Amino acid sequence: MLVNHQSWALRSLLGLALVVALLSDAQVRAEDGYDLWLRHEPVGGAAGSELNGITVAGPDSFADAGAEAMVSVALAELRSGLAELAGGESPPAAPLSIRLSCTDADIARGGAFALDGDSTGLTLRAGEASGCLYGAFALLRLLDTGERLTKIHHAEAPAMPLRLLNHWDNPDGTVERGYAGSSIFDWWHLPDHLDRRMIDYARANASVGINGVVVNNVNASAMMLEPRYIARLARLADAWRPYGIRVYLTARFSAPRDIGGLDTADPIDPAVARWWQNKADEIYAAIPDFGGFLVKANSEGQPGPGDYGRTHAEGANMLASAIGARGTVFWRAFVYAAEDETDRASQAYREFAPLDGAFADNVIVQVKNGPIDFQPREPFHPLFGAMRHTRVALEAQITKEYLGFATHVAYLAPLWKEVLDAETGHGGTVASSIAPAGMAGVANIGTARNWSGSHFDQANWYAFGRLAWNPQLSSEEIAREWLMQTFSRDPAFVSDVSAMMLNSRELVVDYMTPLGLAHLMATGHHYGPGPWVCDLARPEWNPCYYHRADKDGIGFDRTASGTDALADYAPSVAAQWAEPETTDPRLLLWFHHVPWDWALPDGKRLWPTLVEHYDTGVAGVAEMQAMWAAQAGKVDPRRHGDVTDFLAIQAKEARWWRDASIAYWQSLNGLPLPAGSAPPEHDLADYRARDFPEAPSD
Ligand code: GCV
Repeated sequence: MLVNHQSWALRSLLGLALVVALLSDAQVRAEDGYDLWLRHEPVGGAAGSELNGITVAGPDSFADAGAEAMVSVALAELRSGLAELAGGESPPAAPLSIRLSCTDADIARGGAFALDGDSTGLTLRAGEASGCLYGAFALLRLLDTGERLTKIHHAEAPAMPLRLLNHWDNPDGTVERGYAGSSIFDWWHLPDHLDRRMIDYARANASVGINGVVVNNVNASAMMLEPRYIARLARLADAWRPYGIRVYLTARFSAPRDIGGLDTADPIDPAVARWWQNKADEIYAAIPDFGGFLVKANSEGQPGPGDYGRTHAEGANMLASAIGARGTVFWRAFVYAAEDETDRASQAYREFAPLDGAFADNVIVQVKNGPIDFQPREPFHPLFGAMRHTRVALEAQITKEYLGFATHVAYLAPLWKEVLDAETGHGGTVASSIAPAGMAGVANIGTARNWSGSHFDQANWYAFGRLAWNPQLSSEEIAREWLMQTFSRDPAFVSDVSAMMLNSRELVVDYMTPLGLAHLMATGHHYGPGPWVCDLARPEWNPCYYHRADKDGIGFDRTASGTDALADYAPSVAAQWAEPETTDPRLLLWFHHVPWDWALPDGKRLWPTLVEHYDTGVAGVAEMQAMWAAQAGKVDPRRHGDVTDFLAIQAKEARWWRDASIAYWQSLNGLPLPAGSAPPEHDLADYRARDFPEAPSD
């Protein structure tokens, strides 16, 4: 019996061990992406041991309650993050300490910080509370990515003051161009109930330095300016203030008419100006640090000053005066009009460049990265650097309207870097031209459990914040640190998967719009190829407007013999793209119309090269699938499986893009495929007949 008792005890023990193992296994495996890059996996070994029992001490006094709340967040993040990183290692004999000093006169204000480790621990110094907040997150990031606390010597300062997310969220919970579920903003229950997600969202933003959020769509409803929404917004502002985030609203320009009872929204009408002044005062009474307004005016049917014969500057300045020194008006330069014969790529430049110097000091002109619309590849927008007397911000699209929605892996840092690093020809890069203003990113965030609709799209949210903080960072650095925090520190994993990420956007270009082609997506939802669409009412909504292909050639002549949009660039830049022979082939068909047998600099002809790009794109996705399959076991099964499924969809859709595009070009040029290149799986009629009324976010 004794033996039996012993074996029972042993079995129970083994059973318990199994349960514990299963439980901890379940914990490890319970990853669903919600924790983003803020997971803080134990670092193990001596590095983990020195974090154990560490004390974190904040300052004794604060400039004000706001600073105290912000430093409390920094301390709480450090304490919980360090405990997670320490894991179960035994503490050192003499525990280390972290000391925060958040009013150090030697450190600039505005978020800068310095971290200095020594044998007793580390000192975090900042010029003000926000620097302690950003320094705390940076310290956790450094530890997460393998630095030893006592060896850290690191200082940072943000490169630009305003780093905003723009949500295209509607008050009814839908999200324009959103692929991650519904809006995270629960206006229905606000202000009485604040969802926990609002705090987790603020943490994520603060961790990458995002310091402002426009909560509503640029295709705006004036309702968002009504008192009941201001009360709701105030609750969000209160919740986000300790995370350094200011709230902004998109202002519908016709609001004085829509909800104000006036019969005009003419910006020079004193009653209109008074209405906005009162509205701004009402908002600031509820939200003293309200960031300001974002405006989409006279574009795609939105109202604006042009409705009354006034300029964008007149409209923007009227709002700027209502806000005064309290905040900023972001005025979008994404304007084009159907009735304007000018090349769409030129319309914003021609409308805004002459207004340089006419905008009030607290107006920022917000310019999309390229002159058309967030395509897989565009040259940088010619307004960057050209408006020397106006603050200009860069607008990037984090949500992937034109790059495979949330399904395709397309890491966007290389796309943004291409623009940020571009020399404008006006003395400096795009990054330096926007440094006095900032960057706005159209959010890819929704109610999806993993926030972004796919695990890899979290990297784009992360990369946007990191680049707005420091555009000098390389795409690779950002990918590596994101992977280490989000998935695994395994060096082979980080090296393989970062290589995949770095190549991923170029593959999308290859299978969708190679060699400078653009805007060939299907109508409305932009899901899948539609290069054959030529008959929509507005010329610039047709893919045919952009590719201009016929039996003889393809491409958009934007040189002096065409629309001359090239002249919008500084002469040194325009010179690079003036001749098709010397234009970077990646932008060839953006600037030039050439025959199908055009010889590229490497001597190859255009048509086989185009096909080769499509094939490269499709083959590259297959390689991504194989590479990811080989990571099984290094990543928790759930997230591994999610990515595997999405890569399979991407492979299917890449093939669809390639086949449909080739079938269409062949219907025009009648050329055979190069040897070894597979014919399209279906005929053109099949691709043309495909219809996707259920595609998300039209
Ligand atoms: C919010 C493109 C998109 C629209 C978007 C617009 C803009 O046209 O398709 O959904 O509208 O850009 O940036 O204003």
